Amino acid sequence: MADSKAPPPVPAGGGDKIEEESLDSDGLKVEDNTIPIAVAVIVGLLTLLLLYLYTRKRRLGREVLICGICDSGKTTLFSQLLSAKLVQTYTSMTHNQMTLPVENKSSVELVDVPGHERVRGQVLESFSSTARAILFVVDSNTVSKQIRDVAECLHSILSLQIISQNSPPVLIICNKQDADLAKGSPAVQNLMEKEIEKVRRTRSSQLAGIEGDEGSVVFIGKEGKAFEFKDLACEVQFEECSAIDLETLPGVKKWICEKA
Ligand SMILES: Nc1nc2c(ncn2[C@@H]2O[C@H](COP(=O)(O)OP(=O)(O)OP(=O)(O)O)[C@@H](O)[C@H]2O)c(=O)[nH]1
Ligand SMILES: [Mg+2]
Repeated sequence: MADSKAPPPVPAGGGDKIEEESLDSDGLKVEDNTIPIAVAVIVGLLTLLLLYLYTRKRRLGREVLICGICDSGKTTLFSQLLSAKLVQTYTSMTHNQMTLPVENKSSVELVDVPGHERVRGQVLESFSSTARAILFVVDSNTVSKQIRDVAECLHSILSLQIISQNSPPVLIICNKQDADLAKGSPAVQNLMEKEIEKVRRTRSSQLAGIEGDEGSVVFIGKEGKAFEFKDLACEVQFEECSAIDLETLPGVKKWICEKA
């Protein structure tokens, strides 16, 4: 008859130690799951991160908005980019939208947003949530005289909550470089940063007095320091060109392809 109190057979080669580590207080076998759990957590987090990046990119939509004040050259640029044709333009009172094919990528929807303040606001309302990128056109010849309007226009776009949240990249196009008094991009940037700083201060004090009005408008740049484009969440670049001259537009086309 077998002895019921006989100890269990001991495996060869230091089995004592293995048994000790894999048994819990009740004598049940416990497996060490630390590594599989860690791998599962890392895979889960990476999946969430990829999902976030994917949906964020999708939320940007396909629209490339051409913005700027009246007469800066938006419709001229729109026509040149789409059909390489110089057209006779008139003050736009409604937006133009056309599909622009992009090499090796999905096409984008080019939207010419009228400079007229009232129409501009309505069009921006429709497209701001899906803007993939923004071309902001400046007349480099008259920018000194019109700097307040130019700064207010760009500030009004960048401070929209949805634009600030999605942060589409911005190309500031210093247009009309063919004109004798045209300013170069460093001078345009300098003028714009100084004026946006003033606009920002005025807007902040106005907003402070109206409770709850901050809803769709946000502060742009860094608080407590002068406004600089490099402090924005979105990427901002400058490009010099003349919309009337197709040969000056490769930089703009390349930028659109990169951001498409
Ligand atoms: N010299 C010069 N003139 C330009 C250039 N680009 C546009 N223009 C002229 O500037 C004027 C206004 O151009 P538009 O393209 O109509 O301007 P816009 O920004 O669409 O203006 P709105 O529709 O009023 O918002 C037209 O007479 C264009 O021919 C340029 O690079 N150089
Ligand atoms: Mg126009």
